Amino acid sequence: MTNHYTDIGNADAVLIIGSNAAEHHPISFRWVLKAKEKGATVIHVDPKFSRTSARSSYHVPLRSGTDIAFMGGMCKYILDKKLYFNDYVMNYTNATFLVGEKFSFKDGLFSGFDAEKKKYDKSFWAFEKDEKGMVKRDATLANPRCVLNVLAKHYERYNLDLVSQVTGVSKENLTKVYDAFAATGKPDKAGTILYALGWTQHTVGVQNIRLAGIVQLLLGNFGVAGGGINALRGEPNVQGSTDHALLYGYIPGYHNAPLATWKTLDEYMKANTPVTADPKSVNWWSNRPKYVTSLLKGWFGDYATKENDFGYALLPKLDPGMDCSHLFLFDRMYQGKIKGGFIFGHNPCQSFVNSNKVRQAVDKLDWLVVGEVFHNETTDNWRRPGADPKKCKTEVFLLPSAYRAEKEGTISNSGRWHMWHYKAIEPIGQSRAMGDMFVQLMGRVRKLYAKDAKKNGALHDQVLKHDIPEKFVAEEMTKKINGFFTRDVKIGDKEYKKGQLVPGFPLLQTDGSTSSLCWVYCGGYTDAEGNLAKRRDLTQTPMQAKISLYPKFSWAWPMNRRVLYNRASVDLNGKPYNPEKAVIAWEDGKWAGDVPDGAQPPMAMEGGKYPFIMCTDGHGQLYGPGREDGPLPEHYEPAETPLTKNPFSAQMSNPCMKTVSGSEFDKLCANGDPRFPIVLTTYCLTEHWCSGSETRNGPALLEAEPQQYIEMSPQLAQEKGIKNGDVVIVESLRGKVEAVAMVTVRMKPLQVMGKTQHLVGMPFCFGWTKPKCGDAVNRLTPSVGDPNTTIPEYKACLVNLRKADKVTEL
Ligand SMILES: Nc1nc2c(c(=O)[nH]1)N[C@H]1C(S)=C(S)[C@@H](COP(=O)(O)OP(=O)(O)OC[C@H]3O[C@@H](n4cnc5c(=O)[nH]c(N)nc54)[C@H](O)[C@@H]3O)O[C@H]1N2
Ligand SMILES: Nc1nc2c(c(=O)[nH]1)N[C@H]1C(S)=C(S)[C@@H](COP(=O)(O)OP(=O)(O)OC[C@H]3O[C@@H](n4cnc5c(=O)[nH]c(N)nc54)[C@H](O)[C@@H]3O)O[C@H]1N2
Ligand SMILES: [Mo]
Repeated sequence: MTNHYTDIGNADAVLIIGSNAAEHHPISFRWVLKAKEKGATVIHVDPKFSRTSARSSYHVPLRSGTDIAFMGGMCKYILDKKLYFNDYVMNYTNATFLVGEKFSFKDGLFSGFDAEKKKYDKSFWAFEKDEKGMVKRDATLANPRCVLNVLAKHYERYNLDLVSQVTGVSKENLTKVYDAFAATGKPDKAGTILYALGWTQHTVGVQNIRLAGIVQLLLGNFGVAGGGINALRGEPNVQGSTDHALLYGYIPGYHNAPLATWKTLDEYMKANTPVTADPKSVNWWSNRPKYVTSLLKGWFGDYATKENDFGYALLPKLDPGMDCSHLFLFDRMYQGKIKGGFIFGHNPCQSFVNSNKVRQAVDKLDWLVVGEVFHNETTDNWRRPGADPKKCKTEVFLLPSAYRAEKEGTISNSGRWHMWHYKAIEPIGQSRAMGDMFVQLMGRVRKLYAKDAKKNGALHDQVLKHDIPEKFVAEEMTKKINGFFTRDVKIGDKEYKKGQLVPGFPLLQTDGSTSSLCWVYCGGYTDAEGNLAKRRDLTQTPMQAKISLYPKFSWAWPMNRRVLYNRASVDLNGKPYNPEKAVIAWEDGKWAGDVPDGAQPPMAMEGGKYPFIMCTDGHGQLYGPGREDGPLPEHYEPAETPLTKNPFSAQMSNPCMKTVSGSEFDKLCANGDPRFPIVLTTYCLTEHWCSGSETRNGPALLEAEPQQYIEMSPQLAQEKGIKNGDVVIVESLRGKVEAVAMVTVRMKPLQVMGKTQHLVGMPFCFGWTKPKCGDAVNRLTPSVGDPNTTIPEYKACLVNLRKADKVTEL
């Protein structure tokens, strides 16, 4: 989240799109309701009516996978009617920047596309620069290559008629939403966008969010109270795990994972440290070398020296272009290329797309270690329905794991608040906390490796040089994450002693004098105040109280800043655009309120800086040339679509989407395949948790939601001769699932390109290990992913359904 939960209460309009916040993020929704009580319009755009829709001002159903058309239409509406916040757009975004002459867009494709590799050469999208390396600008906007003009031209096609035809949203509903949300383009109004999986789980997932960024920049909604883009996150600590590089392409703190082509630390830094010629740009990522060096120092301790590149050579390296995401990992496993591995706290045989394929992929392993609390579809894969345990070669080791209440440590919520989680009881039986297991496991592996350096080859140092404690102690780990001074140093006129905690990441160094296992958390544990994640202090200044900032409750990264980009909430002289809900203000030569995004004076003053400090050029990116699939979001149909033609262009689906093709399960429907005319979307339930392996073991929860079902409209049910409660067979090109029909007005047929389009929805929590529950909906979903993240398209694929002649599984 750019903002945080309590801040949602400050919004004048709340657009919930691709999220069922009331059911899956009830704490965030508490603040949505507070905003509504104060008069905010709450809009829910979602294929299905849910408890979120019920509590919103109105619900707008749309066809799954058409959000770019929907938001592109909003973008055009704002530009055509000049509803944008002019000063903000002109001063704080890249609206006036000139796009280079190599950029073009024709019939669904941007310039620089290599059709064979399905990849763009992004250099085609660069800005035009002068001889000093400064981006050229035209504040008069006369040049057609100004970003604002390029943007307007791109979304010219997104008129109400076409958007309505594609999304299935009526024109009345479109204008109702556009008017309500665009009304926040005034300086003293704020609108927030809350999204979650309805946006990310698509082959255009990242561009969905990019477009929200564009709309929020046009309306001047970043940095302000009640604004921003707010990703409501998933698993309890998914924010923390992402910060610590749960994704294969990163190392902790959002630095790219090293590639084999970056042979030295210097090469790594050069490739990953942005430079700008503009002195008014803070360009915060120019500090990356400090964070990466401190990370290496944290990993390798005394071994890491300047002479040995701080141990950089010991890091595993990816081949350029190598995709190690789940999609490709399970594909490699399916091909027999992976021998064994560890699965901890995850049930991929149930929760990952194309689970028929995943289950067979796991069969190919020689050995598998699962860290679990419960038996589930992954631990017990070898005895699943239809499989012969005698033929399964996989040796499975089940490590009983401690449960939530049995361990302590930090957890970061969606709003980046870092909070201590206390242990209630010691782990029971033989179960252990994961940190404990891994430290001991690695300790034993290291003992084995220490015996024979010759046999180990290159792995010897990789395994043995890490600075690993003998015992896992969460409190000590939190300190290591914050980081220490590794020797006595003097910075400015201040002296720091070896072993002292680093007070904040601005003090991290490139010379090895500091360590930190994740720079964004540096500052969260101090010598003076201790572990700030444990703070529960509700005091605040009157200014902070007006926007419920609570800066002393826990600690938020970065540097306890609660609202990111808050420098954009004030005008060029530091005066809040909305004095009633000021986030920061320049008073008596310094900033008051939240921790400002950069301590320098306001932009128009001497030494003033641009507000978007994480962007190389300091401006919010209406035009953003960094993504794999284009500098501007464009509507493409999902990988499987009921349409035979994309009405926006000749390019049917995302030209860069990730696909795999090795097996019979990797098939995708042809566009408009008459055998599978219905759009399926999938989701979580209030009563269950994710893959359901925990909650299916809770009798009360199972009683509340006992078995696999499919939500369908009365119209579809009638067409198919299905009654509420009938068992139906749902089929895709990849598999078959049985489910009980729930015939409900919560699902509506939509008018798409002049035809009636049916949508159905199914939860993904029911699996075979709990008898009479049914089995995974993911046996239907396809192996396709977003080109930037490879997140699979769980939210839109094609199916058909019929009444079951005979009930076999349920
Ligand atoms: N009780 C409970 N809470 C949970 C979870 C749980 O399982 N149970 N899971 C947690 C996890 S890991 C996560 S990631 C989050 C998930 O939180 P959410 O993202 O809220 O969950 P979903 O139900 O997957 O999807 C949200 C909504 O997206 C809609 N949707 C589907 N396709 C589209 C589309 O193309 N466009 C739009 N605009 N909307 C679409 C669905 O109808 C659904 O209402 O919740 C977390 N919280
Ligand atoms: N069709 C469809 N599929 C989806 C989604 C969707 O919307 N639609 N959503 C996707 C999303 S957002 C997510 S996050 C994934 C979730 O998918 P999974 O990661 O598979 O989800 P969980 O059910 O949370 O699985 C976690 C496992 O961890 C175990 N566990 C719980 N606590 C602990 C612990 O402290 N230690 C250990 N070792 N184990 C523990 C639980 O018993 C459970 O088996 O599913 C994805 N799959
Ligand atoms: Mo999730």
